[in-house]
Amino acid sequence: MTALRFVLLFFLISFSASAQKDYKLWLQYNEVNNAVLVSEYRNNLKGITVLGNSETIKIAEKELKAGFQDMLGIASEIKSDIKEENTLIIGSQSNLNAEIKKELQSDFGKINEEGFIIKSISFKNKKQIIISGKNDVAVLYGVFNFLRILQTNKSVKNLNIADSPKTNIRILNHWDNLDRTVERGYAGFSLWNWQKLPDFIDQRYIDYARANASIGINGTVLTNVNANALILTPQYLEKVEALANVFRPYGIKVYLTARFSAPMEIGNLNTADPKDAQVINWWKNKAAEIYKRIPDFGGFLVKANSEGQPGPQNYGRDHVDGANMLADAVAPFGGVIMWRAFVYSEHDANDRAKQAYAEFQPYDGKFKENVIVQVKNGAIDFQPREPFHPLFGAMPKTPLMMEFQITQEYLGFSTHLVFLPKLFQEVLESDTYQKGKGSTVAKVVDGTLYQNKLTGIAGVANIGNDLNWTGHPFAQANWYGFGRLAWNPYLDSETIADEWLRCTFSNHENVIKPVKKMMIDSREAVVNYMTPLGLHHIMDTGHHYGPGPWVSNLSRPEWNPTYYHKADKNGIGFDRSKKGTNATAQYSAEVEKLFDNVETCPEKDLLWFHHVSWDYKLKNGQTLWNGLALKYQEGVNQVAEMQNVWKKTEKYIDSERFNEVEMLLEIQYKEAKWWRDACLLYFQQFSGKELPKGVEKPTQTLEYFKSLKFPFAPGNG
Ligand code: GCW
Repeated sequence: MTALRFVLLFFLISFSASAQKDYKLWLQYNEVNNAVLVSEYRNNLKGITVLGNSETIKIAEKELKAGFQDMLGIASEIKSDIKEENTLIIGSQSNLNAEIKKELQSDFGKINEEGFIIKSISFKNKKQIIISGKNDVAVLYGVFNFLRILQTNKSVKNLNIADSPKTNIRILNHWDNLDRTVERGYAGFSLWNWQKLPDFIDQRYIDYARANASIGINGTVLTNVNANALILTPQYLEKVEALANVFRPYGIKVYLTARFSAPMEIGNLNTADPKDAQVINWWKNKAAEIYKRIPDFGGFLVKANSEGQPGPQNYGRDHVDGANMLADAVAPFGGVIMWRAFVYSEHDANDRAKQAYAEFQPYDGKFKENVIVQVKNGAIDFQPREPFHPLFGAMPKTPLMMEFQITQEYLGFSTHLVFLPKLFQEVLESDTYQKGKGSTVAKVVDGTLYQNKLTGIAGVANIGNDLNWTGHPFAQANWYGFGRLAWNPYLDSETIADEWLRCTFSNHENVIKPVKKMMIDSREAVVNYMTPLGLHHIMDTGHHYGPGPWVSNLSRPEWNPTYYHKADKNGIGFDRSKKGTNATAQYSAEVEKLFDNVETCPEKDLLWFHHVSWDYKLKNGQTLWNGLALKYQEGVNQVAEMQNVWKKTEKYIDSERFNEVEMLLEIQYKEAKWWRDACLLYFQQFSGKELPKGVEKPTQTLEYFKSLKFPFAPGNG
């Protein structure tokens, strides 16, 4: 071989190995290189006994073998019955022999249908590790959790874990269109290749299901909430069925978005009125048709009478009429309706932040049992920071599910490194005070505050057909973290970052410590350089890429950034206190009091709730203008620090991912400066004040920033 060919070959091999790392997400199964641990693992895992033979159990077995092979270099022998000591036994409750079942009796009492047990036991005087649950999917969850113990280099001695998901519906919402574009998607095109389905099963469907199962996600809405009725035609349902068949052994149910006008568009009816007998019948038949193909079909997600989508109001009916009609159609089959509360109207002059509450709160207790109302984390729209949505805790008789956005529509697309579990945690931990202190959003969502049976968390997916799934290697952590929090909304985001880093990159402390801190701080960094102190919705129009605080010419007032910041000579901010729109009154008395008073309102939410003067004194003694400018600068500095941290990890990270992140951080740094300069130059027109010491001078003019156009920014339809 000539030297050149050799070099080329070497390059190709190392390139593909690296690219595979990107693709493998948090399931790297890196070789364990701590000798003490390796010998502990090997001593405890001398074989695997697999009880049961479902497809799911076979997947679990395959996963274990792959994990042991890659992490420990052992080709595990599969045993059919337990004779040796120190093996791993996996199997669901009904497949366990009577003695083990008895031994685990109290553990089974602790878990729900989807929960798992991982336990060191002594069986016939022999030490074993057992992974079990009430069904095979639960066993699969246990297996992935067990593998995570190895991936994170923890001991497998004396294991005693019984863990169950705290919510029923842990679901991704794909805003994927049938032409494979993804609304607000920044990681390529949709994974679903409708053209080639149902006959062509892309390996990615399987890998997608596996990744989701590994973090406990159990549902996926395949289609955009801005829905196309065609998905409900036989031609497409056959394709949906093929995907459902792939996902089923991984415990993942398929759901679809239901376009409210479908009976007219594909059913030849001349109305979609939810009280019309023909319409009611059409949906009943449609549900029956779907369930015939997909017996475990999850149900429908509906965006109705919101941003131009059709809905019951087109016929003088309301959300309850619409949701309940669909609920009746899927109820015989055990389906659910996830009805979104993301509504605001151009005909309503009220503060947009108040509209969803105003419309939905009075419906409390009126929805059918199998309806769950899906509420975004904040009252506006997935901003870098929003106070929790006032509907949480305010509808005691209605199950509410959380909607988070994993895709970074307003947080730098797939270019900026932002660790979202930190944001999710902040929302989940917020105290609604609806039933006194400790009535957190998490307790609303997991149903414990009001004893709701139906519970769920949805995440708008950040997944596309990019090689690394999510565009930014660190955006994988947001998919991962979403799944972990959907399983347990009380998890700490630091724990999640720690796990993810170990599983994805390295267990080396020189990576874990600094990079974990970088991830945790990244969320505040983006708030600082985009929308500090409670500012919101000041991004540019349509594509939402980059700053546009000057935009004021859009037809609907509440689409304009100027509507939200209200900057003028007197100051800046949206007065939602009693003196203003009184949005604070939508919260419980304690929270209302806190937010309503400018002195007690947390500074991070200041301009969300108050219009304050440029000279207003912040807690640190700075004037508002200086404090705002310094926050913008701090955000930029934080990104510079992220770059420093990342540089130091070079020798621990494969070169491809290292380089990708390095380049992306460079863009993030540039764009953080762009946000800072554009926003400060714009607001300076009103404050009329100099930039304080420590804030870098802009190198471009406001006119320059205003002139920037991005006609082909991704995700914008
Ligand atoms: O934030 C807005 C997005 C729309 C989206 C809408 C929604 C799917 O800009 O693209 O539409 O929210 O959540 O329905």
